Amino acid sequence: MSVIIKGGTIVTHDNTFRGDIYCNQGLIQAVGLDLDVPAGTEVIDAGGQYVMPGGVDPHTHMQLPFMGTVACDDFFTGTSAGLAGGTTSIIDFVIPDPQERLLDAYMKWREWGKGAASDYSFHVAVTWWDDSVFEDMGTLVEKHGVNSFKHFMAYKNAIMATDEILVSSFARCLELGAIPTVHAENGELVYHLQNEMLKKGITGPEGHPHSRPPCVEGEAAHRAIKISQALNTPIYIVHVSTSDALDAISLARKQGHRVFGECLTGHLLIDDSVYLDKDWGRAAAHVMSPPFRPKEHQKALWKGLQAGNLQTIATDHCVFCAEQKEMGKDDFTQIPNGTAGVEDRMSVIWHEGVRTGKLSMNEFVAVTSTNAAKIFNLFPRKGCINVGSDADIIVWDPEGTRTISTETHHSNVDFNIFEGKTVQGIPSYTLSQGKVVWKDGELHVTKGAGRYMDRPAFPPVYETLQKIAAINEPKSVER
Ligand code: URQ
Ligand code: ZN
Ligand code: ZN
Repeated sequence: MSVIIKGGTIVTHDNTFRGDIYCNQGLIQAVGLDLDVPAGTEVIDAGGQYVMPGGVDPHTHMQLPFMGTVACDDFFTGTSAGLAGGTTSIIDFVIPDPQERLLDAYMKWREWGKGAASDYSFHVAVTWWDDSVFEDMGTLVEKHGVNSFKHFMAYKNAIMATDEILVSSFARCLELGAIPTVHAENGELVYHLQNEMLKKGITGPEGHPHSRPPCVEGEAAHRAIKISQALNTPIYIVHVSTSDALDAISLARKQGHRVFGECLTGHLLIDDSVYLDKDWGRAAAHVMSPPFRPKEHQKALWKGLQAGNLQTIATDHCVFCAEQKEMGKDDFTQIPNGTAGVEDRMSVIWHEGVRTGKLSMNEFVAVTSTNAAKIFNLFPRKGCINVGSDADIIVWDPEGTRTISTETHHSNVDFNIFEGKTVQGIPSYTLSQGKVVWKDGELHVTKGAGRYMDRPAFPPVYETLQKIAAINEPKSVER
């Protein structure tokens, strides 16, 4: 089907201009004024509105088996919620159990992903190490379009990556032209501090932030960055929540190291007072890792975005209903970690970022779409308005408002960390592969319409680095 979006102002990560966009066969076919389009082309009137690349959320966990249960949004409901909010692609995570072949886990997640309503891809987590992991990483890069491998430095006795695993896997990433990413919390410290809390009889959600103070994230971020510097790999730090980690990133970037930082919509707005809620359910609903932080960290994260030391805003959408959260009723360490956000991210960041002047419209596009597409090698297929790019486009009504609520959101979860928040700036249309999937407040999605996105490896830096290493090789001294 062919569509023309007329009369809008196109906003990309680096430009703002008046133009129309003609889409056909799932792609952007023409951008400009007075476009000549075939009879019967559907016309979308974007007058007085902005037209932007669809959001790319580089951090979600649909139907994740975790902490003895399964996240309650599957790939269809989760991506549908994303489309309702203007996010048209997600990068989710394959998380193998320790000793589970990475390829087996990948095939399992590929089956789950087939229900998606929008395009999706997978980071693959390295949760253990042996020769088969080394081998499977190669197969995943060379045959399955995986170019990013995740490492959880937290979650001891579960999926935690030790330094030995980090070093082996980062080195492998370099050989393959893949980027290592990390959940940066010192899992040993978390484990120790959790037990300290429990020993003191603190079993409620109020204990959660005390078991993961900012220094626990700062140490892990610093350590992961140093390992990447020693091995000459780039590194992407997910859900940066503290000034401690941000400082480590900023310093490394100042040193010219390829460090990328991601923050979450929730961590930009919500502080740790939520854990003091007298209602156990509401406090538990906010249990995620890293936890929500004291207010000064929110300010630091916004400054990190403005300074260009944080590149992306994601959601870490990983949702568990009240009944699931109650698994930790007597022990906060058993509360499944995770909160929602995939539907609300774009409007919340427009409302809190663009409308307040913290971010320009172009920066908004960069941090919600383009930068993630570039870092994970989906650009220019995604994250821009170019001829030949996928027709994943949002028509954005800057005057439109929405009050966020579980009553109206499209996620399966029965809690929303932004409950009751009225945001200004909402998508009036979302197009996915050139098809209108959201208009007039209604979803028009199809289960399984989403496609798995191959993400090619990065140019072979390895040879270059080998040459550099050879030059720098300590020379034996002729005596
Ligand atoms: O740690 C993560 O990113 C996953 C397990 C989601 N849960 C969370 O609390 N962030
Ligand atoms: Zn994480
Ligand atoms: Zn996550």
